[in-house]
Amino acid sequence: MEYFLTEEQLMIKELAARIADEKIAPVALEYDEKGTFPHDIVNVLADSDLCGVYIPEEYGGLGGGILEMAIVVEELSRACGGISLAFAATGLGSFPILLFGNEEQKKKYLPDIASGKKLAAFGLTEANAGSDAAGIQTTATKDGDYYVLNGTKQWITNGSEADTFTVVACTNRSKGARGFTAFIVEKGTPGFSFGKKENKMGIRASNTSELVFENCRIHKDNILAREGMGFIVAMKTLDRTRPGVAAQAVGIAQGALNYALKYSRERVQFNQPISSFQAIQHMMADMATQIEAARALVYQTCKHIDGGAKDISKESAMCKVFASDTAMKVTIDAVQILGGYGYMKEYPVEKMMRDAKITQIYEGTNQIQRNVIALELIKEASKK
Ligand code: COS
Repeated sequence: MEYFLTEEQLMIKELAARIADEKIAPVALEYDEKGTFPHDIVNVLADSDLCGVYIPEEYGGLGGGILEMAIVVEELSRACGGISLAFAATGLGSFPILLFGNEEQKKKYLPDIASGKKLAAFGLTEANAGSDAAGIQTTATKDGDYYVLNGTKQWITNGSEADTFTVVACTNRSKGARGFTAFIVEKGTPGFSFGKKENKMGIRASNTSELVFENCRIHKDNILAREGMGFIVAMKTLDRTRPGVAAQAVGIAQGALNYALKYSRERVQFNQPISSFQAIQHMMADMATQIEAARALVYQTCKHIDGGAKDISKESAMCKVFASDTAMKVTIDAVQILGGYGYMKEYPVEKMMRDAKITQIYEGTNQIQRNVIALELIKEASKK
């Protein structure tokens, strides 16, 4: 399908695709098995200048937007939905700075992220604050020019591999959603350490860790926006990064279809390739149609956001829901097409199925996304 990408966007897509095919695909199963972090691939991404595709040129990036970020995530995820997260989760950690950072903060933190020298992470989730993001227990208590952070963030992607963190903490419980504040926290700050590293079902090459704050003093200059804006910082960030999860889902699904198609042309049963059976053909036709529909929604949503649209929560949630549900269905069907082989770890589709599952869960479960979509629909209807 022709998506009328610019020449630069096509170049970015081709470069990311080449890295996916030549560097990531050959090592994806090994990283999955060992559950180790892909430092070598991060170095390749840094050398290729892809790390800053969504960061403005004045801070060392290529000056693109959400669409460029999604294109890279999609292509890398085609080869490995876990390895691609080193890049994608850095986007999630960087967007609060891009959206709400002042000039000094942007100059200080974005160039190293754009060059790939540093990775970023986003610290919102806690043991008792998942879907209910306002349930955060981590506190930030004002003490002169500093805020003292105490608490634990859970399931943080890039957790113990990142250098730059955006962390949301409660500064005034009585103010409800206006009682949270977002801080930039640097690795190595006294009182900030890493806790448990998770052992996950999928995206195993991605690092998921706890962030532990014990009387960690953060200067007020590291507040994003201003005190009390933390919940809004988080929500507006997620509105812009959920299309990235959707792009990850599209990439995983495309990788699964590609493999199932190749396999179906090689696998002979009843004296013919299984691709000649209509039952298999119809499955693959549905997989391809759903993937293309998901990609169209993701790209269009990204263009909508990059074009400066203000109310984007509904569209962002829609593409996350649709693409991640598609990825789950497509990867399950890919395993089915490979039959017994699909269930074996020697073949990549079972890993793709495990990787796809998280896209329905993180950056807001698909149930929360449907709540967001429905509330926006009702809000729009009530304005008419
Ligand atoms: N953009 C801007 N402001 C937003 C917003 C958005 N997308 N969503 C909510 N807000 C504002 C609301 O307008 C409200 O502001 P006021 O206090 O001025 O009225 C405030 O934030 C509180 O909103 P709301 O009452 O809707 O908050 P809830 O506690 O009900 O939670 C959901 C809303 C469920 C949408 C939120 O908790 C959520 O997104 N949860 C999922 C979290 C998530 O994605 N976690 C994954 C972490 S990253 S892997």
